[in-house]
Amino acid sequence: MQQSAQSITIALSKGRILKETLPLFAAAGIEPLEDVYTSRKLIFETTQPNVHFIVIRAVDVPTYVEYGVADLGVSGKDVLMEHGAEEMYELLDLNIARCKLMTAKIKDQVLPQGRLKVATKYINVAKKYFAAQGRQVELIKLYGGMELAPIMHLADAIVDIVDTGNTLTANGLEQDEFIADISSRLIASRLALKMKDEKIQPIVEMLSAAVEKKAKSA
Ligand code: PRT
Ligand code: MG
Repeated sequence: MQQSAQSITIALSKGRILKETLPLFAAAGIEPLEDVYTSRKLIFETTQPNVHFIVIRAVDVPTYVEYGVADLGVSGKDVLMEHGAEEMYELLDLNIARCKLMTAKIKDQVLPQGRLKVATKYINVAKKYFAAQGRQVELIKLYGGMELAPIMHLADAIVDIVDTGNTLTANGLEQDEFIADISSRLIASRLALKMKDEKIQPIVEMLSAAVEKKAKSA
């Protein structure tokens, strides 16, 4: 697909964020012409001829936006914090896929003094969090199933997403320290804001109205 000054490409995170993203865009008058859940495509035309969706893994969204290949993106704040937000701007809190970034540990366990072992997929976030507290940690990178790490004695604690807390409880863990409130954000590349602002602003306004309307009806 050729990027053009005429068109807007929006990178959407697959998975749980997508389910809440599509209704917001629909309320803003932008709907994919095909079913994104069943199609094998990665690029989708929408009801607005000059607006395209690309549907990709959540962790890849900031990369497409930062390089200006996608003009806009929808990304979890956790993903943005971990990626670092150079060359892009957060335009809107979409108030979807809300959860918390927390530390967690085995229930009722007292953490060892000294250097903690922490398993997480959020290495950069964890590094920053513990450094700010002057705590020595050894960080262990995992790609999923973080809850298993303390149980198997791979780590003393984890940094992970918590929503209801059911996953922690089911694995004999408990939340410990709060790191950040998370929700999904509309992001824009610096380039797009410079070159396509008059195309982007109406989309931001419509999405913003959709977010507000949803908050009122909740
Ligand atoms: O699956 P894949 O590796 O391709 O991508 P992904 O895991 O990044 O995508 P996906 O679809 O799981 O979406 C993740 C994004 O959704 C996160 O980056 C957050 O911004 C947001 N989000 C919101 C959540 C949750 N809520 C959530 N509960 N992401 C993950 N969880 C998981 C959490 O990791 C834990 O295993 O759900 C479990 C905890 O839920 P509770 O309710 O038991 O506490
Ligand atoms: Mg997942």
